[in-house]
Amino acid sequence: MVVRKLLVQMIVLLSAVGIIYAGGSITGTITFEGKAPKMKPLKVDADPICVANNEIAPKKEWLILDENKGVKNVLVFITEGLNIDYSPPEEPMVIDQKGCIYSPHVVGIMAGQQLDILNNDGTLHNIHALPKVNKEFNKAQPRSKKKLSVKFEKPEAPFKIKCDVHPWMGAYIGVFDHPCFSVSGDDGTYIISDLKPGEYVIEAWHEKLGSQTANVTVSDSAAHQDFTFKKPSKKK
Ligand SMILES: [Cu+2]
Repeated sequence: MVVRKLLVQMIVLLSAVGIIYAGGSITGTITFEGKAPKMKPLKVDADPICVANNEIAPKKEWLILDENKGVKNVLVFITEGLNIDYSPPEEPMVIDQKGCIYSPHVVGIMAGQQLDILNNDGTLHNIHALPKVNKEFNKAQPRSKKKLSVKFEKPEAPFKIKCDVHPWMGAYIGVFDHPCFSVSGDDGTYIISDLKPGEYVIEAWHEKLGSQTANVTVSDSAAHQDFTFKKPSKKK
């Protein structure tokens, strides 16, 4: 009888673990409030290859909204509540340079994870990363070098990378010691999955509209947390 009781307890425990790892999630939409500023064209004509590699004339990228004012490229991540040690994934994160634009424009990556920066432009790029905690680097990527691989070893709040050849090029990278982050898509939605039930603090970061935090309780179903951003009062 004791053995049977133990078995039942084990099954209960295992199913509890199953629920835990089936994973709760946090989803939501980032919305812009107010009159959206118009994005001016990017002046890419300093390099004719950059012009030729863009089918549509590119615009400034700091605010990309869909028809419902969903904000693209907001990095949403957990800042408190995770009590698990994560290892970086084997799979590299990839940033492409196409038409002398970084794609994606905002990236989350784990500390120690490989970042592959691709050059499909057939022109010289120069990747200049401006972290404060990690090591700054400045690497030329001639057109013959299709892939340049780097790693950031320490977690760090989003910082800029730029190109010293094409001054309009810019992207942002946030480095985390966990994989619980998400960048909002074209419609402004994000999802952070595989979360244990618990209390979390999450942050939504936008390159010009600032940061917001929220307390979110995750159970075994999807928790919901939206964010609304307004235009900054002073020009940046
Ligand atoms: Cu460049």
